[in-house]
Parts: sequence; C-alpha cells; structure tokens
Amino acid sequence: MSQVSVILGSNSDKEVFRGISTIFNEFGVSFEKRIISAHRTPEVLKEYVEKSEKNGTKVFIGVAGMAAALPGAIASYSNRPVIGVPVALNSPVMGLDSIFSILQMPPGIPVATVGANNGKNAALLAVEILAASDTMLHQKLVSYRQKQKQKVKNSDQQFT
Ligand code: RP5
Repeated sequence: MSQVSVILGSNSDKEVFRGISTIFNEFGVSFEKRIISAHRTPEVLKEYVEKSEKNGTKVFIGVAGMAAALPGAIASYSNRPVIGVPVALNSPVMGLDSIFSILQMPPGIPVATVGANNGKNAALLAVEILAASDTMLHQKLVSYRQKQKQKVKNSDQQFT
C-alpha cells in the first residue's frame, strides 16, 4: 500500500516528477508512480485509480501538459484529494493550456492546482494533507518550515 499515487500523462512529464520524488523521499512518504494518459489510455486510468483507492491511496497527484484532462479524470474516479500539476515544459502557449485545463474544474469535482511545473509544491501539499492525521509527519513539516525560515534569515544577514 502506498500513501500517494503519482500519475504522469506522458514520459515527457518526467522532469516535473523529480521535484515530487525528492520531497517524498525526504519526508519518508510512500508513493507509487505510473504513466497513464487520460486521453490515450482512459480505460487503464479508471482501473488504476479505482484499484489504488481500494488499496489505500490517500492522495493522488496528476501531472500533465497541453489539454490536461488527467487530474480532473482522476478526480472523477475517486473521492480522495487530487492535486494537479500543469506541465509547461514545451508548451507553445507558455503553459496556459494546461494551467486552465487543470484549474477550471466544474463545481463538485475539485482539483487542487499548483504552479506550472511545480512538482515540489504538489508533493508538499500532499505531505500537509497526510500530516493532518500523522503526528510524526506533522513534526517533520514543522522542522522543514523552520529550516526554510533560517535560510531566508541567513541570506538576509549575508546580503551585501
Ligand atoms: C499530455 O500531453 C502529457 O501530459 C504531456 O505533457 C503532453 C504531451 O505528451 P507527449 O506527446 O509528449 O506524449 O497528455
């Protein structure tokens, strides 16, 4: 059983995945990863999402570019929280295609959208969701924020 299921729409979204795996490894969050396309392999997506939820996935992350239906499609098959990461790596319209596709969900089927290519924030948001019912994970988040705070203070002091 994995706490989070991460689904990429394509092999070409892999660069964004690095930000996700780095955070999950740092926090010790278990996750599984798949490449499944909402448009090209929709039947595989349905089967995987329903199976994952039964097996204990608490949060889904969908990473996709262009007319990015993936996070919304995941949300249509599951009641678990879904976080969407728009991919703007090779977008001819600077990522606006995937940002609006993921952001503008119809009322009733929400997707939490993070910034373009921002796998790191998607993973941190998943950690925060899990930490609401996990004291140890919550403690890790507190010290992560503390380190960030210290880093900014150090930069400020060393600012010449
Ligand atoms: C989306 O279309 C994928 O998530 C990817 O970002 C984009 C292009 O896919 P490929 O043609 O590179 O497979 O579905």
